[in-house]
Amino acid sequence: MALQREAGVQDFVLLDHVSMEKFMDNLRKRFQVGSIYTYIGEVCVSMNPYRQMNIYGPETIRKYKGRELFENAPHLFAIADAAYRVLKQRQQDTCILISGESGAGKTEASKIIMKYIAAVTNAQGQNEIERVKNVLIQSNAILETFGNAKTNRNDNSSRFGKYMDIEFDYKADPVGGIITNYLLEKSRVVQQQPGERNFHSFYQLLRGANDNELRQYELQKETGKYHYLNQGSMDILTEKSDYKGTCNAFKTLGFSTDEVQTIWRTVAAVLHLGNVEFQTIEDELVISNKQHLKSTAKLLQVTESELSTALTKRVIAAGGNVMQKDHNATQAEYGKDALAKAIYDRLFTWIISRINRAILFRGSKTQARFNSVIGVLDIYGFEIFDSNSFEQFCINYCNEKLQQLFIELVLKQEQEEYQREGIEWTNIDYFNNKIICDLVEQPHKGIIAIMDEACLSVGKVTDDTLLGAMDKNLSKHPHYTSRQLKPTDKELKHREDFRITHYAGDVIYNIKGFIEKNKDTLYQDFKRLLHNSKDANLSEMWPEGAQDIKKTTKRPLTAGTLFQRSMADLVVTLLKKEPFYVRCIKPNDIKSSTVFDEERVEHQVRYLGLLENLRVRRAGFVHRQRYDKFLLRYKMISQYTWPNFRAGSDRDGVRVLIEEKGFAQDVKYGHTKIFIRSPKTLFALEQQRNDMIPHIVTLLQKQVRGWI
Ligand code: AD9
Ligand code: MG
Repeated sequence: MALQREAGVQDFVLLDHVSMEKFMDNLRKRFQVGSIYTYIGEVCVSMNPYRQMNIYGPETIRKYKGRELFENAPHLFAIADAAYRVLKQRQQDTCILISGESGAGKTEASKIIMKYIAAVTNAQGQNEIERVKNVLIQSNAILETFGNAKTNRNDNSSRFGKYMDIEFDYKADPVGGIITNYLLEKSRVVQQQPGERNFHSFYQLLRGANDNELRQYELQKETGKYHYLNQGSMDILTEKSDYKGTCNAFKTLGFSTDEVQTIWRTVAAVLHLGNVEFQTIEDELVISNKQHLKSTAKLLQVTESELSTALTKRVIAAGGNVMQKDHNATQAEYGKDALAKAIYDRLFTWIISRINRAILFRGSKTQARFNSVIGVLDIYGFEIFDSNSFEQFCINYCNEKLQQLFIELVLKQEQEEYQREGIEWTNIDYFNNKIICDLVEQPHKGIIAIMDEACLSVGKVTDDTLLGAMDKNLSKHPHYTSRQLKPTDKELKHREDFRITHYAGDVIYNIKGFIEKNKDTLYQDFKRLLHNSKDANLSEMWPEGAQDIKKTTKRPLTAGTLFQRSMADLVVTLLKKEPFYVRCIKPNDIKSSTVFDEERVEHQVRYLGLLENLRVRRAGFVHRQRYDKFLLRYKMISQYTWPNFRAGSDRDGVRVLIEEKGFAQDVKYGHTKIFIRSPKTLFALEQQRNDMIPHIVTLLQKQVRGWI
């Protein structure tokens, strides 16, 4: 029995022919009746319902446990179960890659998958495993508090990338895990676009903490009082309960009171820091808003005078001498914002390291050798805003990389399977986005390399000169253009605009700020200041502050290069695992549970390459099944195989059944599996099976009652 009223086909391969129209018809029909999941073979297409669905309870979990994909209505649980079964039966690492644009439902999907895995494991109810599961689930609450924010696309948008490995022991119970985070969009700490908010943590603290706590942090309840909050939207989401939730999650994860104090104190310090103002009086730079300076220093546990000096002056070492140089107001403002961003960024990474400590596998090394993992990747989705900067550039590049992986693996997997099974195969045409990945990451020629060259060259390099260098090197690239190269292009409104034609659409970036964001420098004075904090946790976040000032240090890698490397590492990690895919789609841009915006959905279907995916799946074979399993499912439809086939191997049994039913032209026999080409055959087999079930049930009942 289906879970809900099903409409259309559950697997796109069952469409009578492949066209955008048919594909959209099916998606629409299913969305309208609340069937939000549909397969393309083993890929799960997930449509954001924008309403609570009653399909994730324990009853449903039981239904999917240990079942094949086709045995139930499409569901994320089925994908999670498939990944889990591969791990359990073959001790093979697997991963679930969730993609789709901002707001399409990736983070929700990742939580649903984790919930399922937690629910189906630990039959013996062992304490340590329960603890690990709890920590895994609760860690989401903390990550979202500190790493998510309201954007114009999504009220709970992930502003960092997250890859979580869940580690299982030889009994396939979760015994640990590790989270890797990718580039937090820290610029949000100091500035937000109209209608957007800062990270949830700030509002949670102000609106959720009690008066006593607020007094301790020297904060006032009103968000409007803080410069880092009052530029954007001050919408109230669900802060009050979330603050409690976050505090409880800290407890579950075993954070000490001391650590939790450091965290909230640091968040408060950032708010105060944002209100510190500079004034130039008679050529001297002074801090005008002393109260906030005082609070910041107190909360960071540094002295007020040291903080004041670090904000207004710079210590430089020249020829073995150490000197102080005054900042001008612009430099001081820049330094202050850079400090706020860095403090928050370090705090976020530190929190994740603490979570990792709580979920790290605690068994012995020898045991660990037998452990396997399921990786769950939930990364910020492709995004286009009115104004796009370095952050969107990184986020969209990350999505290009994942799309590239999808293209390579989905095709590679198919081809490999056909080869392994000795089946012939001809390639299908598809758009390969490698050309766009190259545009960004190619050594010496790509945008990241050009940016690095600009950032590392001596002398004054501006964003303008960077754009000039990009234009010079990339003018012939089909996926790149700029205002300078194409002055008549009306979409490129500003002198600083350039456009990348991404696989998911055109994005116009503004080069302003790219150099600074890529360099990502923080004055050494700040690092020293925070390293010397009396708060041991905070000091631990700033190890390099211990460095001797006179020592010349190597230039740190740029943000672009670091991000590129982390993406390359991620790809290596994912390639070692058997992948499962969830492709998320949003039905509209207005968060409505009823509107199916044809244009927006079609656009996503197109760029996610779902039609190509379907074509590949169908041009090959829509269905493949191991001989033993196939026989078990369909043996009741043939007199030669029911109740059992005894005249040879399972493969012989399948052949006899297929020939009797007249499907011989439509199948191929691999070494271990049967391959069925057309959906019609699969459909007919399923139909005949369904027709037989009532007879079989009656037969079995009679047997039980001893009539036969
Ligand atoms: V982003 O790239 O982090 O900006 P996501 O992660 O793709 O984005 P998210 O999972 O946060 O999107 O989903 C956005 C909102 O859609 C959620 O806050 C829910 O309100 C809504 N949503 C998504 N999936 C479901 C679901 N399965 N059931 C109910 C859902 N609501
Ligand atoms: Mg998300």
